[in-house]
Amino acid sequence: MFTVIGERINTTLKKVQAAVIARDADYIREDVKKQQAGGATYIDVNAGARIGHEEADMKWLLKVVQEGTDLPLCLDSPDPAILEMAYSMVNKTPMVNSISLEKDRFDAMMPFLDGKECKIIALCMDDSGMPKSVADIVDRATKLVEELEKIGMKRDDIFIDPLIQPMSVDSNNGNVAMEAVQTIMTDLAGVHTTGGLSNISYGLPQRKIINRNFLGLMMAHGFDSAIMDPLDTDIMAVLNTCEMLKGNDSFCMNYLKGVRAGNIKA
Ligand code: THG
Repeated sequence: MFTVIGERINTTLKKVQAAVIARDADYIREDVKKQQAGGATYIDVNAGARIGHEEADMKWLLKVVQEGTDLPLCLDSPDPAILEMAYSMVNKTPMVNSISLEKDRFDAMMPFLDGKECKIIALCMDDSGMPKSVADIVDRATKLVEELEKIGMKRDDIFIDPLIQPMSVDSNNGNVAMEAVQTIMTDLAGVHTTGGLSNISYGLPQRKIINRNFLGLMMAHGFDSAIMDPLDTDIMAVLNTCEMLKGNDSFCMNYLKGVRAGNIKA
């Protein structure tokens, strides 16, 4: 099954940041209810935008988000100390977002993950920066899986993020992401792939059109999770239709359900 990580609880979003500053719990609870109804399987929680407030904002958000939904959370921070605090507050087995091969982050995250029950997003990032080729991405993914398996993590709990980069920066970035996903899903069979889908359209107009079409292409290459907006019914229609076309929807039941609900229509 495709894993939809709902991206909307993120303090880089103006309305969310205003709600966090005002400690408007109703706004946050309503938003996560809508994400769940839209088809989210995890709710991403990112409180990183207000410098100096991440710990307090994250604590408040985790409490309020879990009042609005029984979905598991995707704990989104580059700071291992924040992730440890967040892990201690969740009611359900979470996804931890993220570990990478950057030395400081890797060295702090490995002992934290050792023996913990969780899903993990592993970024194909190291101290030399963003990956520059498909081989770069696949090498980093392979190292991350090797290391995570050494501490007993199962491939089914590992979500590799190839780091999707904008088309506006390099017109090969879409091909790089697609090829990397295909290679990872083949050579590291059993892991999942995920990533911030909307990174692809950064700097271009009509971003939703780009994101939607890119999701279909990525799914054709084995992409089986995305950090995305489950309130965008058009992108969710692409997702459910592609799942059906890939044979992941027996008797097209879920597709037909989407049509009957009015969420899939021409
Ligand atoms: N990989 C991993 N985690 C991630 C990302 C990733 N977490 C953060 C981010 N990238 C994914 N989350 C979001 C959340 C919201 C939006 C995009 C990505 C979003 N952006 C709109 C935009 O960019 O135009 C609106 C911005 C606004 O309203 O200000 O909605 O890649 N592992």
